[in-house]
Amino acid sequence: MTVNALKHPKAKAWVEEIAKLCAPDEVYVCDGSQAEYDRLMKSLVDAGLGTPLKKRPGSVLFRSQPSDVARVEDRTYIASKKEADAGPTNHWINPDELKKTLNGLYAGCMKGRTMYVIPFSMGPVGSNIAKIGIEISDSAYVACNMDIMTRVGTKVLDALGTDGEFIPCLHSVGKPLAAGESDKGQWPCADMANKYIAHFPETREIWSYGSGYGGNALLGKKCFALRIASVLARDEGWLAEHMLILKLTNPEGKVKYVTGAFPSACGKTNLAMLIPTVPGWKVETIGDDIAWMKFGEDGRLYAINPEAGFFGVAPGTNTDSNRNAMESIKENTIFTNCGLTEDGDIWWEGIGYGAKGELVDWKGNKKPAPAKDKSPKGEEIAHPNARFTAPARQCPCIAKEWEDPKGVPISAFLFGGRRPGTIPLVHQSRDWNHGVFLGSIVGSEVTAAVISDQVGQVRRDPFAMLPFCGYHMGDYFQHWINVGKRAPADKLPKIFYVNWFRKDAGGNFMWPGYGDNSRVLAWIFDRCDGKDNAVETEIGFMPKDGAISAQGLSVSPAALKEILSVDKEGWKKEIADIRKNHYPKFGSKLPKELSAELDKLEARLK
Ligand code: SAT
Ligand code: MN
Repeated sequence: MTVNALKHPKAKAWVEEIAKLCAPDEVYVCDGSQAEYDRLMKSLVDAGLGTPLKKRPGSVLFRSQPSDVARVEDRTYIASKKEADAGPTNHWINPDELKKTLNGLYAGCMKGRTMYVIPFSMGPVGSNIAKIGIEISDSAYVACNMDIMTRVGTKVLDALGTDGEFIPCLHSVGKPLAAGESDKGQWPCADMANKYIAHFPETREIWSYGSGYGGNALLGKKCFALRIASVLARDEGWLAEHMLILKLTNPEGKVKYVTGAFPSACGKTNLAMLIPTVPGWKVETIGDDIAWMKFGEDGRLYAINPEAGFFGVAPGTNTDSNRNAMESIKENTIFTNCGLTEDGDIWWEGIGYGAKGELVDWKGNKKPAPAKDKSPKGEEIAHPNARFTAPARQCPCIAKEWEDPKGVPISAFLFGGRRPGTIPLVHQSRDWNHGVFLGSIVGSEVTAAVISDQVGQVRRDPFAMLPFCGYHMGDYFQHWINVGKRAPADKLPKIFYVNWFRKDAGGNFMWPGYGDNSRVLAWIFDRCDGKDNAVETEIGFMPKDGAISAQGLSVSPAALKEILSVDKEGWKKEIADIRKNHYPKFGSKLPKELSAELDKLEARLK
């Protein structure tokens, strides 16, 4: 469609202004149709950027530049008017200065390219929790990914009307083409020093330049649904969180909905699609990455998944770790930075089987195919942050409520991360504020989802929101405390801290994870159901002896006991670290309720 399809004067004026600045050859407004998707995808294949996969109908493999493989936190900015409002955990540049730099970069940056105008809805169109954005991008790859990850096109423009609210999201890969030049199979992006993922929280704008990968470029996801939405949520009294949403059904057919916050690449997708090993229980998926939650009239928190697809980590995904994800990606899927087999299929480390002959690795080089499902470290066929983009509707365990505009009522929040020691398999907070305390101290080993020299080290990642909170994290903690005052305790979700990643002295995982995490989910469900299955400890409520089903579990009783007990010495070190290195970061913005929780925990452990 042409710009005339925009009946919203403000949106049209913005698109025209950006077209003037970026100087694309053409402006195209996306209608969200299948024909359009097919046409854009064909243009990417014709340009040598995508390889259709013979083995997977409607699916295409892309290879990015080795410099453009994950989110770039060092180049991600919260450009609030005052530096103090961005807080100690965000990068800040004065918004006027940043806009000046970016305007310089945007000038003429779309020469030789089409400028796609992508109207999208985060959440079911028409839901009162959903919000609309318009992404402008010079990448057809981004337009196709957005088409899977969000609801795109005419229906969104209709919902927007002539004066609806939208978040303007501007994106360019930052690689203009000279007359007659084409990408010639080279993923377009700018040098690291010219990449900017910029957020302007007061004016509610997103400006991204220089990267085509994932959350840097699919602006509905982390930029809008978390960084900007967290600001909206603070101002409007709701929650925008880095959380999966799952539906849990017990053997009697009773249903509860649970959300879980875990840092990137800690298995949110696997947990959201889990196949329980406890007989009679069922897990279904509402979302695997982001939850938007508002209070309903009954005083409970209702969650929607603002997304419409999964942008999942490919390596390690197999029919044992996540059969439902494997089913979801059989067709109509975009793969990025996976390996390519001789017979036209994808391959990655941990896919569960070896390959024949030669493979093309994520850099485009031919390599002998590994006979087993792993490659030596450093010689990966797929990049560790290789991803699949798949429509949520293709997931066999998608819950029928997943597009319910009013959302689903949440009974429990889980927090977790990769912690080799101290943190037990599961414990429940004593009350809301203690739960906020637990969320605030979450830590995890850094994964490949971000370009960082800290990969493998434990870093604190409060609420798994460290890279995604659009304002001062101390104010964010306060917002959580305040949310707890909005409803009586029995209406609020109960809060749990889980850790699937405990290791023994030899560095081996002590808990099998994946489907066996259902044993913990079942305990949490029963706990929310008022069952007498817990004991009170210094750190909170923990499973009574035998309350975590061990039938058929490949964990020795001694190991199970260890991960289900309070590691007093470990917690004392934890407290000392929080006191010395974590909480002081937030200065006077640290809610007094949280330092009080730290003191109380310390006193209980004495
Ligand atoms: O931010 S991405 O969408 O690229 C993936 C992640 O970090 O969870
Ligand atoms: Mn995520």
